[in-house]
Amino acid sequence: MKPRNILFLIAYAIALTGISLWIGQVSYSWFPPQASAESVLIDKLFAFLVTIGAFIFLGITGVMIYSVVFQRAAKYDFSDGPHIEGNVTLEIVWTAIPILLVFWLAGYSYQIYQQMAIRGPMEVMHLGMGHGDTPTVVEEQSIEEIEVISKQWAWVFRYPGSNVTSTELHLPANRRIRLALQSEDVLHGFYIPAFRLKQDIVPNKTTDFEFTPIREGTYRLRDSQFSGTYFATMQANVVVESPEAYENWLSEAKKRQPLPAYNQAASEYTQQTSKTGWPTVVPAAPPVVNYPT
Ligand SMILES: [Cu+2]
Repeated sequence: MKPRNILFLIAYAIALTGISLWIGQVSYSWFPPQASAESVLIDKLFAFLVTIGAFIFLGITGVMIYSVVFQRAAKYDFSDGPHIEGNVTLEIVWTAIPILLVFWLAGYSYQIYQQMAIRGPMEVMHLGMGHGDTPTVVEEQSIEEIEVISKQWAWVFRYPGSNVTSTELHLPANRRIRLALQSEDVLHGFYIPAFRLKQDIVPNKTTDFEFTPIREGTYRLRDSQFSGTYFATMQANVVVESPEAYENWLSEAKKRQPLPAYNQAASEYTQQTSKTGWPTVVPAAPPVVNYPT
């Protein structure tokens, strides 16, 4: 290879690296705000994947475009190219690089998953935690336990500590949350995009789910598993607030008499049946809670 070509390839690789790193950084802006400690980890992993993906994509398309533009056969030249076969070194290199890359990605993903520690502490211990790099500085005793009941088509949140029920999920910021996810009928999915967290809720089974909200604000909980006719209405607000505001909200909600909450599925269903309608499971009655929204 001519020195000029080698220099060009080196320059191309450097430019590619720079552009890929930049695209990786840009990828952070493709997401909702980072409202949980886990979202920071997930976005880091995603940016890493985007960087590697951009490098491979641009590297390959760059070579393709170069070949098409500069190595084009002359018009009416239908002859075959030179027959090149057998280069053990090259084959070892192009096998080893993807293998190493796949192991690197797998190792890094698993490390992020461990840091998230979204499972209950017992399970986490058995998964081989104890590297001491959990994302939170929260001690074990300050875990906030909240029950989540999903049904066709409503979310109900119960705070066992103060016996409050709500159709809006209130969470104290910077405290470890442990949800006990339950379904009264079919499979639902607990999904808060701003937290980058998603967990299936399997009927007849309580699923522990842990995370740490870190940013105050109102976010949206959605159902990530299609659960029937009014699936799209199965949403709820998630309010992350300071621990003081959270405690105030709890004691305020506790004083309130339980009332039926507005439920979009139930209300649409009553309006629909008089018209043509469609076959559907009858929505659960609007949940009766201290804090309806
Ligand atoms: Cu659902």
